[in-house]
Amino acid sequence: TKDPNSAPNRHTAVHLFEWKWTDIANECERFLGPYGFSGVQVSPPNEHALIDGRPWWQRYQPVSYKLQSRSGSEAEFIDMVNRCNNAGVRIYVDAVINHMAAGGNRGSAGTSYNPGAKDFPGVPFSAWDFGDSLCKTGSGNIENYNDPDQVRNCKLVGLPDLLVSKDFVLDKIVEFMNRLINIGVAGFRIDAAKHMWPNDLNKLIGKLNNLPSQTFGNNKRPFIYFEVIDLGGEPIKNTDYTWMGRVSEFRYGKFLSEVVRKKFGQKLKYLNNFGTGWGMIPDGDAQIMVDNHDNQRGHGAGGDILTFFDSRLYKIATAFMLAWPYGYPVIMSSYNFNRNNDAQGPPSDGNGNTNNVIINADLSCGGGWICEHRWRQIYNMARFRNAAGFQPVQNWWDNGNNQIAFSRGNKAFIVINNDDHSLDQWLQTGLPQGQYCDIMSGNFEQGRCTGKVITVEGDGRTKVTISNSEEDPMIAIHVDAKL
Ligand code: AAO
Repeated sequence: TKDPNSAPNRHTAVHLFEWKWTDIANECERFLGPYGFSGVQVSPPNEHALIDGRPWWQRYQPVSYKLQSRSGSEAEFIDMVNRCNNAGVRIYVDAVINHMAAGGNRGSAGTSYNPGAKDFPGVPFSAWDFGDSLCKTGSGNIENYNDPDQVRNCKLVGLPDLLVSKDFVLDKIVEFMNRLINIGVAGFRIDAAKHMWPNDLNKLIGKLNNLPSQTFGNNKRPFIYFEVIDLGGEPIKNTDYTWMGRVSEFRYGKFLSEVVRKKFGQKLKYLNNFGTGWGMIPDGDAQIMVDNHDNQRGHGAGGDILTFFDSRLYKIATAFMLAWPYGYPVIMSSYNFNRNNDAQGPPSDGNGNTNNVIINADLSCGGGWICEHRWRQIYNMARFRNAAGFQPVQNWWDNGNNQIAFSRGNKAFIVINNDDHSLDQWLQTGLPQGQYCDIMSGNFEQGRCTGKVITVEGDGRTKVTISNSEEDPMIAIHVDAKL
């Protein structure tokens, strides 16, 4: 389904990239649940290759479907899913089902395998389960993205390509995914979906179980979002997949980053029809993000993507994303890395054992964990999105350049100043008269505001002043943070 299966009134998920299951379970209870987040995309939970240096991408090289990975054991995974569901937070699994490992010989669950001979006894898959004979390129790899047959039948960067059209292979994948569903997982990111035939995926989805009714209600289907990088210019389109689930709309983060960076003559004022107006897929078909684990380090399709390295602009882009009613947002939650090393794994003890996430008194993270989702300006905007609900955009205002404002019905209102001069303006907020807490500059806690207080007059207007030199050149108010 395209429905994220969220608990009521929750609209923003987080990708806790490379976090351990024990940490995610704690995070659901102590932070994500209370702060209104809807779900967590977790790193691939199944057995993966162990590659020298322990790069993050070893987890995209499956060895078997045993639930023992760098993030933890099967027991820890089950505990996490239960505790997160109890906290009202859904778990979405990154499902790597297009291929098996190309490197290594012993997996994270201790299984021996031989990638050269395509022997993966932990499933078991053997040479017969891979599609080499279907691939017509000299190297056996995808050489040309303009040829859909190659993209589906040849190896992605040398990774042995599973024959998903074969019943035995499909059934093993279905068995794996159904086990996760029975544990209580609410949905899947389908990794490398571009490299699988839509009809095979449709067959696979049709064989998935309903979600457990005691947690989700009757007849609920798993949420599906496909990783299909479509920036235009290739024959394979997002829309080849949107009939079966949502697709990660990669144009969203690319375009939004370009606008906030003011590249190619872009301006914030052009965002007034962001979404289908910009050639993107329909709202309900899109899963969106500013950046993801690939393009924040130059993998996949990148360019001018904003990341935590450009924190001020990143907060502006994320604030717009969460204020604007389009798509299902997943916030990237990163660990710090050396930008000259695109393989660097998560903070660890040097033997490949991932460190615990450190939580500081001010809610931020330490120990190399960035935790964008714990930045005040970001978690408060997740709550803004919940307050805005399904209200439409109203009261759009712009200065013809990079100063914009809009409301979400009569529930929430945001102003962004990305010009290099200050904003000084009476604006219509659409909100009821009263005093509101600006959730960019502070928090609304126990009825009090630690940031700026914004007064909305009886006619719904307010006087807004935002200097271009402020740490966060934005103001955001909503009815759940009214004094
Ligand atoms: C590792 C090593 C490789 C080695 C391999 C096997 O790095 O050197 O050959 O092991 O030993 C991740 C890493 C890989 C890693 C892999 C396995 O990123 O580096 O390989 O784990 O450990 C394509 C796919 C897309 C994929 C993306 C990375 O379509 O599905 O490449 N993303 C997912 C995951 C990712 C993971 C895998 C898949 C594999 O999110 O983390 O890989 O499970 C074009 C195409 C895109 C294509 C890109 C990159 O993009 O359109 O579909 O993505 O090329 O090949 C402009 C264009 C844009 C174009 C882009 C780049 O922006 O507009 O369309 O340029 O050319």
